[in-house]
Amino acid sequence: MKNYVLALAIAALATPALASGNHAGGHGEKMAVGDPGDKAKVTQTIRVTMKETDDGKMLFQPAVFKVRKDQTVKISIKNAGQSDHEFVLDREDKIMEHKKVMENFPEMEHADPNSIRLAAGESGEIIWTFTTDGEFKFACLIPGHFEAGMHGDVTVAAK
Ligand SMILES: [Cu+2]
Repeated sequence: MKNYVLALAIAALATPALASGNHAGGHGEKMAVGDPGDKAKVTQTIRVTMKETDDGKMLFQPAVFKVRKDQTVKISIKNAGQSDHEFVLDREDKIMEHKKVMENFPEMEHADPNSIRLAAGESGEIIWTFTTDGEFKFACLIPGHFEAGMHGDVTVAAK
């Protein structure tokens, strides 16, 4: 009986967030990289293409961009490749944490405003307000894609 109760307690504690397909820790928490932006405040559009290359790499073009603190940007993303790709914007440590979760749950759906997953040929956008200056990252966290080259850098310059 004692063991049975203990097993139930462990089951109750075991990662309900992961089991339901959500990301550990990301929800409701204010993100260092900024906030979903207001379309009316967009001052710049950044076009990013995701694709594979003939020599087996996967990449973002451009893989580097620069914005200013408090700027609202439209990131217009096109998947010009042959497979699904995603664009996840975050602080580097959050990207790496999220990458690990994706390795365990590769089909996990994203409902986060800082990310978008696109099938081959699809386009989408993220409207984002960068509230903190510093260095941030974007990446595709589908297993193997980061290693194939799908990551980039965003510099948010202080005003
Ligand atoms: Cu990808």
